[in-house]
Amino acid sequence: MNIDKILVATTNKGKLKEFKRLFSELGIEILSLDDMPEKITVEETGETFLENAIQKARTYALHYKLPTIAEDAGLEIDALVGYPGVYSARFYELEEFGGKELVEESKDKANIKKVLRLMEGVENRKARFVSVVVFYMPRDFGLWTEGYCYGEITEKPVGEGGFGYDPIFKPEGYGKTMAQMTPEEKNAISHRGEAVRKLINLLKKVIS
Ligand code: ITT
Repeated sequence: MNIDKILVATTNKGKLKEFKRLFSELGIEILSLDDMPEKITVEETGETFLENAIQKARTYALHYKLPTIAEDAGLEIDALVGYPGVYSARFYELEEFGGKELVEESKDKANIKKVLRLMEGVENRKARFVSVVVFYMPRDFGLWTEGYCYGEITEKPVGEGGFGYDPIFKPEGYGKTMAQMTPEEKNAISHRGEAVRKLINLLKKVIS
């Protein structure tokens, strides 16, 4: 099978940068939503990462008629019974867990503020990042993979790199947060890195 272009369908600039770097080894042209002629929006109404990732990949692939990769990812914190989970991108606006958090500088910062408020004085700080990546080829086939990164929630944000919850997530075995890592270091150990490497291995088997 011949695939010469793949659309990486994400509206998140931080994710897009990481995906582009991870897919560079595949030697296939990577398009982003900015290259598409018009914008569409996809609601994320699923209860699992996989449902949401399929919904995004399928909708974008059928609309733009391109082989498409989409991801649903998030942070699961043990002490918060797996939340923010599928609500990671908009945890700040949930009424649950002590009400909404005001967006002052950015949504990422509001999400972090809410998590740190809930984790104040909590001893069990274990958490993991989850990434579910779906590849959807219109009218042909689909693939999905997942990746995890285990670690703990810090007491305060540290570091300027990455995006989302990176400044408050310290991966297991590291003395620094994900926001203090270089893009290469993060991709080597991240949930997204693991899921994408698995997907690339599968794609290599079906692409000529
Ligand atoms: P798309 O759906 O358009 O891809 P999104 O930001 O809405 O963009 P998700 O629905 O997958 O993406 O939400 C994932 C959220 O989880 C994201 O906004 C971050 O807050 C958080 N997250 C995911 N991966 C992360 C990472 O590598 N580092 C830090 N936070 C991450």
